[in-house]
Amino acid sequence: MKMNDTMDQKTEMKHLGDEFRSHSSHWGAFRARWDGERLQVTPRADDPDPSSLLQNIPDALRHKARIARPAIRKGWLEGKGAGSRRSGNDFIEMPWDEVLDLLAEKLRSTRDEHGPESIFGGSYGWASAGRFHHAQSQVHRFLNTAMGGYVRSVNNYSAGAALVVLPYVFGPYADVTMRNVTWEQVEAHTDIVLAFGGLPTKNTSVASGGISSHIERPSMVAAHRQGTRFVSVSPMRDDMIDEVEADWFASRPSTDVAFMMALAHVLVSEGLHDRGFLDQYTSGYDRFEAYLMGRIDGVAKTPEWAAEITGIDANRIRALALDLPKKRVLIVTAQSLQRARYGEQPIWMAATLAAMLGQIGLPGGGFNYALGSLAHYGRQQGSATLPALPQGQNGVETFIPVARIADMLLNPGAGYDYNGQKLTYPKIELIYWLGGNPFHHHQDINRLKAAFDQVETLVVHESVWTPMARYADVVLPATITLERNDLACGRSDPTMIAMQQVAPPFAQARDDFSIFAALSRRLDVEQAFTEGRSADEWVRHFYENTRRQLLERGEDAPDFDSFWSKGEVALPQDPDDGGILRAFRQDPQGSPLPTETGKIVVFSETIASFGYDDCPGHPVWLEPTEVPMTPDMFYLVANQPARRLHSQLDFGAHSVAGKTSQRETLRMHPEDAERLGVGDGDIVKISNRRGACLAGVALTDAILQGVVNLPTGAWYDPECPNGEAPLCVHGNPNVLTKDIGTSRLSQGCTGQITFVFIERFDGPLPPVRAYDPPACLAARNTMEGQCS
Ligand code: PGD
Repeated sequence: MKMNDTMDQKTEMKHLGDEFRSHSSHWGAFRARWDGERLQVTPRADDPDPSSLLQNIPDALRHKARIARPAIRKGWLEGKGAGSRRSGNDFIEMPWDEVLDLLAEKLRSTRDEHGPESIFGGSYGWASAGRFHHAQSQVHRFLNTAMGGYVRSVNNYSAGAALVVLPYVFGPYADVTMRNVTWEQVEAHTDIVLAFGGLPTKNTSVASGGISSHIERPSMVAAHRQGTRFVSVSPMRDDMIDEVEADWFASRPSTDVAFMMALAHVLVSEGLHDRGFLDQYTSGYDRFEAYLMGRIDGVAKTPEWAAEITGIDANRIRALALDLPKKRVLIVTAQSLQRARYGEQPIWMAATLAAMLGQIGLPGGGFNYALGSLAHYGRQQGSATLPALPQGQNGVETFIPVARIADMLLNPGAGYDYNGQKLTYPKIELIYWLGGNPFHHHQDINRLKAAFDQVETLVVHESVWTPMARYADVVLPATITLERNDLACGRSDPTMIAMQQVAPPFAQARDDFSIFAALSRRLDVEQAFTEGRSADEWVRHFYENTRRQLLERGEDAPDFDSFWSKGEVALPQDPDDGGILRAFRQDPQGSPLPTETGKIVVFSETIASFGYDDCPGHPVWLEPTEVPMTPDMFYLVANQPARRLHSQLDFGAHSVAGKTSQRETLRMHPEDAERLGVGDGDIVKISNRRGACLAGVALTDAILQGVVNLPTGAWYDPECPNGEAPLCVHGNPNVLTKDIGTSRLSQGCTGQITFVFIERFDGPLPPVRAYDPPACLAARNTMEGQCS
């Protein structure tokens, strides 16, 4: 298929359906064909282990959850402001022009009366693959161009603590996570992979921006066949694939630091730590060792000490420690470990343990943060600069660490700590959100609702009626990627994929760029926003920039039309050279690390100078602040789901097939279930002082007793939306999690672990309405979905 810049969409639609088209998603490249009724999806032929998440796509195009037309909350239209969000989902659909006029006027008056510092455009979320129609890039460019800027957010929900602490220890996050140990190195060199949090392939099937080939499972299996030993420390056995026959240490959640310290203690006690490496390549180790051995606080961090905390037998910990020296050991920590209170500590301690083993910088050895957490880690990096939408200049300096949004909205003017700085929360009048679902990603949803209620105007572009769209005042229907042209390529992917339009837009949906172009026109900045290009012209422009780069380097680069008809083009990659850690090991003076001492930092004078008791100057074991109120409370692990990406396409066939009586499935050990009088398939109520939800039970011995697992992503579905802390009948664990930062250093999200009560739910089952459009619009949307 050839893409024509000036092509009239309707003309082109006549031809859609003839053929399979190339496309991509965060969970893999694929080909798709829409015949007007049915969407067929088939994985990219060269992908050795395609993701099962592709099975969610066929339902996406014309699902009843799609947003058909622009809608405005009645209360907002009547000028009742924020309070009206609590009084129901009374939306009024309006023609595009009227809504855009109203919104442009609101944007103008907010900017003029309160300044751009009153607008929150931090708008976090994974959105969807595609370099041009990247939702956050679009909203940031628009707010910079039309409003003079916005309050932004820094860091992310995935790696909030790691993004801040790793630069102190090693240097830039990207260098130690993405350009470090590759799967090829693991296959060729690694004797032991010691994985805290395992290497769950449900997570490695996903890469931000898309992935053309899933290599993780085949690499792990090949390494295992060649003798690599896999060790998994996690409350859940299936955080590691069965094929690698891993040794499972079923530790209690959030106790990894104690486990690592016990390993370190054995190394020192037995004189097995690599003193030469520590002296040459690290700084501040002796202060940490004094703490480790109990010379500072009187507590030696022995295997017996750790056994009490982790629940793992001391002899097993000792035996593991004695196995590590003199072997090529790779230590990895899953992202989930640091998505918890004091999340910096497991990262810093794992780095310290790896330094004590002296393997950092060797092929297949040392420490690689989050290898096994995402598909774009553990690969060679691309050497081409990838196309990205220019953002313009943000005239506002104020920012928040991304997970502090509710704190900001509830406490304008209040001061707080972040990474050595004293910051102040701004007063926000208007929030502009696209490409994310805070009712999925943020902790303590009831608190989040109270926070959103402080804001005058909440604008959302969405393709589906997510809980965030339902809570907005102005809802603008967005296309999904299958309804527009784009390009997909990730930093570590050797292939750029043409994302070809497969189907016409649903009902009145428009792409985010067109919406912003129309608003820009009303705000007299259209030329500055569009630079005179249509969306398809931007896609071509993006490709041409990459092509020029490739040609200048003497690489093969077909013209746009050839690329488009083939559906993909190869991108060059950097050599697998181990990045800054290998260079540092080979030449510590010539290639020092960009840290405070030029070495691996075990004690940081800088962090110590901040005086944070929740993140002192070296790795420490900090007693948890949230503890079970009674012994019959459970640890709840609220991790990434296996059947969808976050909350995306929660209504897809693969996601829905994993539910129990339409609710999210809670995994529980059979002995815990017996104690509670609960059986497989029963519905339970999960609660704590923050909220409550329902879930269906699945029994498994793959989980430690006393721990239950309710993945994230079920769309929030309150039984009585206007109540104070309504029951979520669908099973969203973020009604239970705590909204507190990892520490004053990084202020990351702590959604991974919380404590809950569980009881069997014997009452009449409330219906799940999560995917129904707001009642006032439901009937019309279904009709429109059928006829478009
Ligand atoms: P998604 O479900 O991916 O979740 O949180 P995030 O908000 O990223 O939301 C993306 C939304 O963007 C979807 O609703 C989708 O429809 C919309 N979208 C996609 N494409 C477009 C587009 O082109 N235009 C527009 N306008 N919209 C679009 C994820 C976050 O959750 C992350 S990354 C992590 S790691 C965290 N993990 C946890 C956790 O482990 N435990 C808990 N308890 N909580 C977490 N929250 C975090």
